[in-house]
Amino acid sequence: MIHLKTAFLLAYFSQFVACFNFISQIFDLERNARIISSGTPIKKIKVNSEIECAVICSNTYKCCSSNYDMYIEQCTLFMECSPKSQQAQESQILMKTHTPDINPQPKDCSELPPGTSSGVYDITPANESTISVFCEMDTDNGGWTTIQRRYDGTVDFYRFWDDYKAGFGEIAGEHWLGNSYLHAILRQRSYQVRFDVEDFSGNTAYAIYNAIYVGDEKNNFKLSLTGYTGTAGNAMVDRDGTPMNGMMFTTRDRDNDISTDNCGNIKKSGWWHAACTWANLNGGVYTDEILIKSIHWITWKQKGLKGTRIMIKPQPSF
Ligand SMILES: [Ca+2]
Repeated sequence: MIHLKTAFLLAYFSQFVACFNFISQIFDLERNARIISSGTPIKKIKVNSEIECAVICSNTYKCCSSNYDMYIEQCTLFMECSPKSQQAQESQILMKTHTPDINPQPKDCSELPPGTSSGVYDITPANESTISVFCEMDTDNGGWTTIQRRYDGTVDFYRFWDDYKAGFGEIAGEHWLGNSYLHAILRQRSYQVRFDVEDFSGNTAYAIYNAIYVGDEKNNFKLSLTGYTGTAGNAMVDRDGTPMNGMMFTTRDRDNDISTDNCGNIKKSGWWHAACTWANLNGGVYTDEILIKSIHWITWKQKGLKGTRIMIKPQPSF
C-alpha cells in the first residue's frame, strides 16, 4: 500500500482537470488488485492514468474509491470506502484515506491525541506561526504545555526583556518559552496553570491556579492569576501580601514593578514582580541557599530550589 497525493501531481495533469474544482485528497494506492463492489459503480470513464482516475474521484460526490484498469484504460468510481478486492494484473485500486490532506496543528498540548508521550511537539496557536513546546503528558492527566522548566542550572535566567519576550534555553531542557508565545496561547481560551517545585533533597510540591491570563507586550505582559489550590502554598504574592495578580512583567532592563527598586535586579529574575515576590522561579542564582536571588517558593521551603516547572492547560469544561 502506498500513498498517492493528488494535490502534488495536479500540475502534470492540469489539462485533464482544468474543468474541475479540484479538492486536494490523499489516496491509498493498491497495485495488482481490483475492487469487487457490492453496489453499482457511480461512473465508468476512460482515462489515461491512475492519477487522473484519483483526481476524478476527488471531484465526484460520494466517490470514496476507484479502480483503474490499465489494460482498457478505464476508471470506475465506487461509493465504498473500504471495498473488497481481488488480485488482478494491470489493475489498481485507489481509496480515499480518512487522513485530511493537511493535519490541523494542535493549538496547545491538550489537543494531542490520547496516549501521546511527553516530549517536544509543534503547536500552532490561533493566528500564530508554529512553535515547538514541551508537552507534559504524564503528570496530572497530561495535556500540559510547558512554559518554564529548570532542573540543573545550566541555563542563565538573569536576562533582558527581549529574551523573556522571545524565550530562551532549549525546549527539551531548561527554558523559558517566551512571553509573546505565552500570550498567544493563553488568548485562545480559558487556562489554568500549574507550578511544580522541587528542593535539592528531591521533595516536591505544586501550586495550581485555576485561571491565568497574560496580556500582550503593549500591556507589559500583565498577569491575571486567581484560584489557588495545591501543596506548595500561594507564593504568588510579595512580602506585604500583594498578589502577583494584576502585576506587569519586570526584567533587569524594564522596571514595571511596584517596588521603588527594580525587582528584576534585586531578584535576578524576569517575573511578574510586585515588591517583589515570594515565588522567584526565574531566580538567577542556582543554589540551595535561600538568597533573595535564588530560586524559591517561600510558602513551601525556606531554601533555594533545584527544580521548577510551569505548565498551562485549558480549564476543564463542565
Ligand atoms: Ca520598581
